[in-house]
Amino acid sequence: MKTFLALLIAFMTASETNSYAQSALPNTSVKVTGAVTKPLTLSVEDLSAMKQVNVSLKEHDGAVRQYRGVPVMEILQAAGATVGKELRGKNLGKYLLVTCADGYQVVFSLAELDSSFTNRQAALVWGLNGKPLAAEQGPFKLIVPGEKKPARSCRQVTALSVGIAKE
Ligand SMILES: Nc1nc2c(c(=O)[nH]1)N[C@H]1C(S)=C(S)[C@@H](COP(=O)(O)O)O[C@H]1N2
Ligand SMILES: [Mo]
Repeated sequence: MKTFLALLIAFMTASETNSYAQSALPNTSVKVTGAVTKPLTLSVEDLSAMKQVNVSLKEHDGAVRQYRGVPVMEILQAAGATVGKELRGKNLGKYLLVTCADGYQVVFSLAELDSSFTNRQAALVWGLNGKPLAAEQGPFKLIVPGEKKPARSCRQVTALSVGIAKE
């Protein structure tokens, strides 16, 4: 009986891992490109090794959910974008364009994401309550705390691109 139970648990664990791998198929990483010195392709493993914060979002269904993820600013810093002390003068004309699997796109000024300007830090998350995000939400979601609606919190994020606004 013990052996049977052990086998059953092993089988269930294996099939869970497998279904996660399948749900993560559309994009297993997020690209960081544009006006950065070190373009990156970040996997869940890469993000797990970076600084983590808690971020909560009041979602469309009215529920407030708390996620854990990496501040976008940390990602921008790792990619060599101008953050912190470097975010002044002409660099304040820079923006981050977030692109999702369905083509949805959202823009932030770099200053909106920087801890030297704001305490409301946007974060890239990949799990909720210790589980991977549902396929229609993930594998990667951008959470923007403290806004009146969740419209800039992006599902199925595929790319973060730094641009320079010009007139
Ligand atoms: N990829 C993607 N993210 C998106 C959207 C979208 O169309 N595509 N819509 C936004 C809007 S307008 C809202 S209100 C919320 C809705 O989130 P939900 O569908 O997860 O409740 O997602 C935001 N993020
Ligand atoms: Mo919306």
